[in-house]
Amino acid sequence: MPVRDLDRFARPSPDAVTALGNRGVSGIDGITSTALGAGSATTDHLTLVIGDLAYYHDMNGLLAVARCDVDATIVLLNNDGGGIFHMLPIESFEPPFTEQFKTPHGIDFEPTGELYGLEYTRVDSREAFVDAYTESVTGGGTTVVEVVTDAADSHETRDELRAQVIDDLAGESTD
Ligand SMILES: Cc1ncc(C[n+]2csc(CCOP(=O)(O)OP(=O)(O)O)c2C)c(N)n1
Repeated sequence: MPVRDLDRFARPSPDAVTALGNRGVSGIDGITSTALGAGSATTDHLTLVIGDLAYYHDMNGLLAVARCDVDATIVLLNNDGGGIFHMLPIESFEPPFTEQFKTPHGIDFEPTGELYGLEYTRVDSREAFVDAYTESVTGGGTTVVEVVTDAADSHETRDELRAQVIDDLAGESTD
């Protein structure tokens, strides 16, 4: 969902930001490797925003942090599984939704910091995120900023925002 959320909710900005999306052979494969490769080709700071299953799928790609000599901030949105599947009607059918679609794994990703020589920090509020993100971007090296979220809640919030926009537009058209 991160790239979909960027498309849907990011505000226009006068800042010169290059935003890249990646689709692997099957979809979520190779996102970390692609980001680190792209980041190594520029002196701009690299921010990789990635879901937990995608992070898990390409964990070996983290070796490129050292090999490609790239500084990055990796924002790991951990909702313990594939939040995207809440968009499908199968969401209402239990089983098989959780075990076969969402596939929660309960993995603690913190040891990937030690494994690949990265700073690792977990945040649980917007303020803590802004602080950790700012520190990572302004300092050197690579930091993983893990943000723990709830997939069902996020899905509900997206629906509420959509409904609100539809209401607002309907209001405008009758004004
Ligand atoms: C290699 C590969 N395996 C499986 C899939 C099917 N798939 C599409 S999205 C997704 C879940 C992604 O989960 P996550 O990265 O945690 O992001 P979220 O949906 O929570 O935002 C999966 C497994 C795929 N696209 N590519």
